[in-house]
Amino acid sequence: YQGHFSWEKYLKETGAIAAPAHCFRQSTTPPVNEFKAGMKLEAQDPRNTTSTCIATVVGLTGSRLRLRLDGSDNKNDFWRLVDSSEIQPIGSCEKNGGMLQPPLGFRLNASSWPMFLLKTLNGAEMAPARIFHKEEPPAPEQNSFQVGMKLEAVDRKNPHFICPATVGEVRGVEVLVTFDGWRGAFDYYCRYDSRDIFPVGWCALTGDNLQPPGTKAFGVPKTLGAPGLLPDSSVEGTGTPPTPGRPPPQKKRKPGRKKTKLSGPW
Ligand code: MLY
Repeated sequence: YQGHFSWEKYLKETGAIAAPAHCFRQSTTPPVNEFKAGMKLEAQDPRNTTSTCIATVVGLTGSRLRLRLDGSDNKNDFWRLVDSSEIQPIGSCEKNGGMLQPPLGFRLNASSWPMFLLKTLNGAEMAPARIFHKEEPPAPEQNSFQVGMKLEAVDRKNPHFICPATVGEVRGVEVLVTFDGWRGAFDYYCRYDSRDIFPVGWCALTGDNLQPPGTKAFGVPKTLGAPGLLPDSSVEGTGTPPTPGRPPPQKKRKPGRKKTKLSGPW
């Protein structure tokens, strides 16, 4: 459900252009999602990427899966595109001579992992190999993003959200993703071939949920903004780039307001 947000109108209003599809490492026709809730598969543990774990599909959103590692808690769900190279059918790890690992933060004693594994797989519905996608789309040869271009991007602090965003900076292979209508707290740098960024229209095509832009006006000095009109205009987090080299202005978080955690309701 796209709400009332229309890219067409929005691009006109902002006089901005959408980053062309060839900038992205995404397939031009989004990958079909034939997974079902409850199916199990193998996934890299996002918190320990050398581990391959068992994951259960706990939700579907467009071309993405909401995954939960078996033996983990429900506070560490993560989202993957169905054509991600970080997911594979059960059996792949062993076939490649690897061993399935307990997730980081395994709820039980490590010694009970073999039995846990046996039980979690017993009678489980395993996602059939045919619904996986053979390969990720190839990375574009170079970073073709330009500052000001619009896109849709995963909010990495709230990864269930895909939101309207703008390229804030281009630096070698990196792009600064800034979220429209939100201040720097959610910004991040990523490689131009990141799987977390999508061309304008992606969510409409996949049926994923595109969030509307935030309500914060850009370029309006705080002191001039009518208090109350721009909700939360005094509350900001710190936008810290994952790459060194561009120290952003460090803003203090207002005490009393906790960092946004993954907690419902969405
Ligand atoms: N509950 C969060 C949601 C913030 C989402 C920001 N994204 C869309 C850029 C909060 O209000 O802080």
